[in-house]
Amino acid sequence: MTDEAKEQIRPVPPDVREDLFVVIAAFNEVASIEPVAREVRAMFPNVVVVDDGSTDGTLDVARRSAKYVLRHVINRGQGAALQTGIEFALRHGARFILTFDADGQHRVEDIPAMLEPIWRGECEITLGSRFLGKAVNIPSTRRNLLRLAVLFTKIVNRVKLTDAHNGLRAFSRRAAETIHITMDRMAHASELIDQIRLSGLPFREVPVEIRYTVYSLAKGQSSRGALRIVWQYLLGRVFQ
Ligand SMILES: Nc1nc2c(ncn2[C@@H]2O[C@H](COP(=O)(O)OP(=O)(O)OP(=O)(O)O)[C@@H](O)[C@H]2O)c(=O)[nH]1
Ligand SMILES: [Mg+2]
Repeated sequence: MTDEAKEQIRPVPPDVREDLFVVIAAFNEVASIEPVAREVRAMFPNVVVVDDGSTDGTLDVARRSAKYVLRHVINRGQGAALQTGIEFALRHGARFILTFDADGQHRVEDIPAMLEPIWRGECEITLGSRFLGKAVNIPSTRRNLLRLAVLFTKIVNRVKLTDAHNGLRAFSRRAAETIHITMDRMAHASELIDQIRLSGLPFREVPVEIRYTVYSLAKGQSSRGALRIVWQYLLGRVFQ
């Protein structure tokens, strides 16, 4: 992080910093988990990596860089990994919980702005929005898919958002206790939005920057993956 970037970051009260748990779900992220976890930890000590049954050595590398490392013995999906991390954080007394991707797409500098409306008591949940902020190097197919996801959220979840599937989210303790992710894989993002609406918990979108690097693009979701997410969500709604 440059000195200029550091100066622009909003201050975080020390008690908020100490009582924040940052949950990073990681599946086969051996190349990125160490720098990501270290960078977060330099600002926020309670970093929880949930290794989601990786087979590439993510676990060992995470143990070098995160304060807490949890492991699923089999790959269960991002939704399940986040729920595991959130429950761990609650058990350890977290007052604030933030989810952060392991693939280097998020910026640590965005965390203070995600937390501020919550610690000021203005809302219970914040959702990062790359379309209020920046989506650096986003391919047009990905942009269009995400626009469709926004439309889907408006029609099916009946919530108006500008960005529906952003992994950067923050919760108050009360919100984290209320919300319970049951959709193990990527459809949890839509499930979460349903739960926010049903719970009536106040939320806000916060502009953030998402970086599409060669690495994250190679690992991220495909167009077919998007269809699978819709299918998993619909199945989850029918059988829940
Ligand atoms: N794909 C995938 N990611 C997982 C899983 N479990 C945990 N994760 C983590 O979830 C985070 C987000 O995964 P991505 O596949 O990049 O999803 P995304 O960021 O919503 O999609 P893109 O915008 O395409 O990058 C990463 O930190 C992954 O390591 C899993 O089973 N599959
Ligand atoms: Mg990603």
